[in-house]
Amino acid sequence: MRVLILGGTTEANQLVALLANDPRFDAVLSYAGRTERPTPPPIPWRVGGFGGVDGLTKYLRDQNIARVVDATHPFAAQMSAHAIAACAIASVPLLALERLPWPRMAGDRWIEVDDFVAAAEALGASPRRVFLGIGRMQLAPFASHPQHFYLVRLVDPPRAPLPLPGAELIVARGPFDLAGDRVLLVNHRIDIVVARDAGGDGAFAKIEAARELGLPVVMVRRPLIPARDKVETVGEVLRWLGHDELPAERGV
Ligand code: 3Y8
Ligand code: NAP
Repeated sequence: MRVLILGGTTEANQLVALLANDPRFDAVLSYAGRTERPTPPPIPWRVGGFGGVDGLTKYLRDQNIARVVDATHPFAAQMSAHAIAACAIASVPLLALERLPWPRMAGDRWIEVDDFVAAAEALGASPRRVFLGIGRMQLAPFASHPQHFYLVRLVDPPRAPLPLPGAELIVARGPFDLAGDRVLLVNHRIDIVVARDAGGDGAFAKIEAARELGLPVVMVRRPLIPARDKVETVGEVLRWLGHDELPAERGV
């Protein structure tokens, strides 16, 4: 069974590792091509946009894809919306592997906002020491608030000057751990953290470290994604893939 996995997350990599050894599945992992050296998976893979809904629809048909698993990040809303549209047009079943939002725990000091502009404003007027654990693509709104010190973590060294000239950079690829992120916040005397509500484990360390240190977290809420079938665990995806009757000609 030809399966397209829209990846770029820890959960996608876990799913791919389980499918790699199962001869019933001929899966391909897809990356957007955001990072310089995406992790090579143990199955065939492709990198780069499909070319909108039409491009993805054409890919599904040309590649005889029988199922699509959307295991992208909760903020990859455009990819998810394109998958919903293209799978409907091409009549290919789609399932999203969507991790739960992080639960709010006692001791959390979260300031929830709808977008990155609001996140930048939530820092307030008086100068702060801010950890931006939000990657590269949403830094522009913070440039309007130059009174703060920014510590920015990126996957790759920037290829062009960042919109935050005074920022201090850390180049690191997650998943991150509590000890490391706690040291990071303490050593840079950070007094507020900005994060996406990414869910999952790979980005959680800074949230847990902030709670332990009693630091506030400006938490950007997830964008809305149109309705689609979704599950929260890799196991549920495997059941969804395995339950379907394989086409007769494959039954022998
Ligand atoms: C290209 C694939 C694995 C998967 C690792 C997860 C965990 C570590 C935490 C912080 C937060 C951030 C960022 C983050 C995390 C995992 C997972 C996750 C956050 C890679 C990857 C790709 C990307 C794209 C990248 C974005 C950026 C976001 C950095 C690979 C490593 C901030 C999201 O430079 C850029 O253009 C980076 C862009 C989209 C968000 C942004 O706006 O900058 N992810 N991250 C995927 C593709 O091309 O399709 O390179 O191997 C995957 C992972 N990033 O176990 O190996 O599953 O979430 N990724 C956020 O949460 O806000 C870092 O620093 O604390
Ligand atoms: P996005 O804004 O939803 O997508 C923008 C465009 O990038 C899509 O329309 C599509 O181009 C292309 N694209 C996105 N994901 C793709 C994939 N897996 N395979 C092929 N093309 C893809 O996505 P994003 O937020 O930039 O995220 C890009 C990638 O990074 C995704 O794989 C996502 O899982 C991963 N990631 C994102 C975040 C985050 O915070 N956004 C965090 C961790 C990992 P076309 O329209 O041309 O097809």
